[in-house]
Amino acid sequence: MSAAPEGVGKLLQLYSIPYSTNVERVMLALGHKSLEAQLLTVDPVDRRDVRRVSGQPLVPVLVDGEEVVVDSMDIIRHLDARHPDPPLYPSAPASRAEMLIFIDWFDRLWKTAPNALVAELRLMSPDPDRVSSLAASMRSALDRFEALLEDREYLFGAFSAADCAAFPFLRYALGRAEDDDEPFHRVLEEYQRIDGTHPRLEAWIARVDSRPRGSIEPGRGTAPAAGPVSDGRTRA
Ligand SMILES: N[C@@H](CCC(=O)N[C@@H](CS)C(=O)NCC(=O)O)C(=O)O
Repeated sequence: MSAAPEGVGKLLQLYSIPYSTNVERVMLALGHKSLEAQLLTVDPVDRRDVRRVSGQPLVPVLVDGEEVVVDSMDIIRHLDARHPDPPLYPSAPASRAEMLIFIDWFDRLWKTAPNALVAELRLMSPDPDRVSSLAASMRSALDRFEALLEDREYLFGAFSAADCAAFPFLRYALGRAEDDDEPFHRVLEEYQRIDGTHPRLEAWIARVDSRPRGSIEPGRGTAPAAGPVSDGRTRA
């Protein structure tokens, strides 16, 4: 029997803020791999603990033994390398590259429209043409997701890192929690309403939502584990 990689077996710690989309990416990955982590939920306006541990303010941050990993998709790649079974990325190089390109598109391009909408709508007089062009960009992306899901249960066939990457943002197409007041999430809800227009996407949201998020044991954070976020900053 081969020895476990260094650090494997120690309790993972995941720094979070309430309703964080990027943290939910990691929680889906943990659930897929039946991994347990301690969730450390911090106050969104007090990032001291996160900075102390990782040297930067954003969540998620994963502490895995001696290793501290930042950025949701880097964390998922780290988990996949440490705990390869069941996988989250294809092993064939071409399929893996396709998935990495999709995730890169999602993070670098898809995310720009909702973030730009939040910024525009915060202005005293938002430019209606800019708002409608950003809204159109979000709507056409919904059509792409609908097409990707033809004859597939998940975005790339089997459940994968691509579903972890997209789901926490696309789920808002079916609404948001009442106390989730984050402006970015309001935009995701408002500009992605599907109301029966994208049945495969709707079914996929329900399918991914029913997946495990891992056995997450709440840890000591500096804030309550849930509640509205109201510091007005953009989270994406
Ligand atoms: N690229 C990073 C983005 C992390 C990020 O933007 N996290 C949000 C929470 S979802 C955050 O901490 N935002 C800081 C803030 O709003 O001040 C990732 O994928 O983890």
